[in-house]
Amino acid sequence: MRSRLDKSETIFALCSGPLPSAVAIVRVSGPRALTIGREIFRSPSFRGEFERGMYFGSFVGEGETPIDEGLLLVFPDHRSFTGEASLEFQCHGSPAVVSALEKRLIELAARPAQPGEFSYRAYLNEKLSATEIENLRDLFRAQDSIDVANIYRRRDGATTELVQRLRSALTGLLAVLDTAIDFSEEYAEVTQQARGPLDLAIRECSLAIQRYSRLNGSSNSPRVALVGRPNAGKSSLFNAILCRYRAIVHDKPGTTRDVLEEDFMLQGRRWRLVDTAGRHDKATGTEREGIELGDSYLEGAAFWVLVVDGTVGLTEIETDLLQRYRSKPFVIVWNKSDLPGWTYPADLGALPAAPVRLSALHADGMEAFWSAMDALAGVSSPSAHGPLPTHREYAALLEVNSRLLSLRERLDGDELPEYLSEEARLVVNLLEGLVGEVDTEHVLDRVFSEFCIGK
Ligand SMILES: Nc1nc2c(ncn2[C@@H]2O[C@H](COP(=O)(O)OP(=O)(O)OP(=O)(O)O)[C@@H](O)[C@H]2O)c(=O)[nH]1
Ligand SMILES: [Mg+2]
Repeated sequence: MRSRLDKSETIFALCSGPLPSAVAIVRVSGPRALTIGREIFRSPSFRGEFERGMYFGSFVGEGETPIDEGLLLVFPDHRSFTGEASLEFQCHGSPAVVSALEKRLIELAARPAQPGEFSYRAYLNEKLSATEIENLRDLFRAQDSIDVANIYRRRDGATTELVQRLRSALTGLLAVLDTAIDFSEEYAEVTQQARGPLDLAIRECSLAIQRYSRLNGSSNSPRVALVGRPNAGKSSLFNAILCRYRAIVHDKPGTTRDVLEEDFMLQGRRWRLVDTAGRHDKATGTEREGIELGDSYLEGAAFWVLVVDGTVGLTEIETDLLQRYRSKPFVIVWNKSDLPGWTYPADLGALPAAPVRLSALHADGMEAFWSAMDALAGVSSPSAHGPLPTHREYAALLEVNSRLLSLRERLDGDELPEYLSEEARLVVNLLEGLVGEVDTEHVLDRVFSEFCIGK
């Protein structure tokens, strides 16, 4: 498709969001931009020649029919995003206004832009490098501030550092394997030593892969499950966290039957909050099914919140939950602190962690609750910050990772160190390729397949 794009044509696109909106921005770029500006823009003070800057006035169609009033941003020369003469019409975000303006632009021989075409021109005019385009593409996919920080850290060579670390782990592995070739009788001991650097490389590699998958929506946000007995106040806490009435709250135990999920932010990251059905021993039928469903979510959660009714205290249900899921990080909430019958546990030693005092109903104690959540989020997602590969690097890392995993299997399978060492050298070569030149054609194909119109 790119071969059919002609830089001598002038292109336009609505580059602000869906209409109606407060303001709409229509971008124009190409050799006819300034002529088009003169045809459409009217202002008593405008002398007919544009300089770089912002103008206020009216926009008109054929025969001076009014289109709208607004601002016109003019970039008369190469000092623009695309590196060509460009305009930005800022008008009211009315579908009728924007469609009249677009009609006029077509009459004046501009054509609608293809997705990513402005960025493509920026690349052709050497305003953006292929790497900067990759970063731009990922910036639009960023889900939270950590992704944004990781994208900007690429400029500081975060991936190059990752590759260096992987390479040095593999050099360590090669040294061990080469020793094994020379002293074959000590093979078992040597393979034991080789496992350390290999595991380290696999871990670094998979974390980088996970970061990329997450940015690209192929992995879900980590989950936090609210768990406890019926009526403990899980749904009330669910609503307090989301700051809206999302889950039904009722004084009848067994109100929540299904699993409810909503996204929320914690430490700049998107998480998924899960409300589950209250657990008790005598559940049957759909209630039993609801509890089992909740169990499967709890199994998959990054951490969980045990909601205890502080007017009742710990029962066998909570003790059993704490026993079963103690290896997963959790926070205990001692709910309903506003009620007269509420008592904070006297013997904290009997509990695995000090509970947070809370009234979910009045959202009282939420500050302490959020700090407990922050602490858990910190330990539950240590992988969030770190080198974020580009698409090209990701593809190479997938290959590196799968070879490393098979190398580990072969190491356990007592294969001859000569073969293993050959494979390890191959992985080192793959890593070399990772820090090499960017495949520009590949990057540009992505601009056209994934960028939005107007970018
Ligand atoms: N006074 C007081 N009442 C609360 C508090 N939290 C929840 N409740 C009440 O306790 C009852 C049960 O609350 P829910 O949030 O529905 O409890 P749940 O744990 O989701 O219950 P199930 O869905 O049955 O498992 C409701 O009447 C709530 O208003 C609280 O902090 N203080
Ligand atoms: Mg509920």
